[in-house]
Amino acid sequence: MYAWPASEVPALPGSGRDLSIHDTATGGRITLTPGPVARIYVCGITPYDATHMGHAATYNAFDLVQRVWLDTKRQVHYVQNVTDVDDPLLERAQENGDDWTALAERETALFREDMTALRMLPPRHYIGAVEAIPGIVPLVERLRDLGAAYELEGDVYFSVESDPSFGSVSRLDAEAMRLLSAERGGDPERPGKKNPLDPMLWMAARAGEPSWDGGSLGSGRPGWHIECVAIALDHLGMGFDVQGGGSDLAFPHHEMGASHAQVLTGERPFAKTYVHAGMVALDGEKMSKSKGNLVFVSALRHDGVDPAAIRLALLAHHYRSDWEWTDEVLREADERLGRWRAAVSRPDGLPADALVEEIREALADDLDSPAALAAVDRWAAAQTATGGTDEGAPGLVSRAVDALLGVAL
Ligand code: 5CA
Ligand code: ZN
Repeated sequence: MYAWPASEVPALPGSGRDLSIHDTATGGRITLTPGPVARIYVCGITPYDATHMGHAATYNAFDLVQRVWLDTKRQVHYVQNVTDVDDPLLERAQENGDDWTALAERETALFREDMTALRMLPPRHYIGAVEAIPGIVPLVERLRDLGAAYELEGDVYFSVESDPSFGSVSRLDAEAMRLLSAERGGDPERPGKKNPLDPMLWMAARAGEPSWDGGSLGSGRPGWHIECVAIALDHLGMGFDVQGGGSDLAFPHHEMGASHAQVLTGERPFAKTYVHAGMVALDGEKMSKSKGNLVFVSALRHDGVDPAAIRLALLAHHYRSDWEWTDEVLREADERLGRWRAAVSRPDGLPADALVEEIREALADDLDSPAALAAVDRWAAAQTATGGTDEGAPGLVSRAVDALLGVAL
């Protein structure tokens, strides 16, 4: 499917730094040194509701990863999916008496608008689960032929025991895995499974639900994890640089994806690095479509909030922290935007070469966007207080803030 338009990324003088980032699978920092084309897969939305601040925060983190890479003069091959058929989407459509395809199309269209407004760089390949089905079926058949998948009442399950390295992404113990599996789309209680954690690869057609031809699997629809594996293998191949998503995807989604891919190909790793963003909460609880405690990007935009202020509100938090969305967060971001815009509104000012290096350094240090904002704050305060005579300095600040932070001043 089509993605959304790219905002231009200004080129900056000098060169950016290699990104050192926290990797979930090792629990430590890794300095990423991709080739000339960096490869990243970021899990996309399940389009049954509008983009909330939690989604936006997660996509902001991975947009920063790309901006750091682009600043090192690398190209970026970015792939994202849309889970445009899955239980929550079908349930929501059913509840509202809506057509599930219309719901998915409407919410995906709104997501594109939100991403464009927030200046998130678009993926090169934006792929829906439904369009990926012809590629998913042979992968499930192959897993079955390898003895890594089995049938249960027509459904096909992946056997986690077929992967000796199972557990290496999230490094959780069996009990923690079982709890999270039940919470996040798994069915550990279903009788007849070889291991309670085994995830579904292919669900046999259910009455009243959409289904597709699954060749030797029979008609049905794909499981969740194999969707992202099929799309990533098709467009990036094994050993891509980063798989990203919110921390709620580390287990089971990214764990299972890694297992599926490693058993399928006999190679390791699926992704070289697993990067997870913290959860954004509202009123003390994780913002989630199922709980309904949501602040939507589109609602703020329709209330006249400047998308650049929304972006600054996201950037004010370290991507790995769990944080709370409040009106105060947005108010502070709006004030900061005003101060920055005033500071760059003159043609000359305080030299800014050192500021560009400070922003680069902050982002290369595990995407420390709060430190990057603090550096710009200091420049803006001094520029407003004393000014300077360096011609073009405010322009350089504008370009750096745009290129590295995605904020248009
Ligand atoms: N379609 C799947 C991924 S393949 C999915 O998780 N969709 S989602 O719509 O539920 O979430 C989209 C992305 O936003 C995921 O990376 C998820 O981890 C992230 N996310 C969801 N809720 C929050 C939240 N409250 N805070 C931060 N990130 C969140
Ligand atoms: Zn995914």
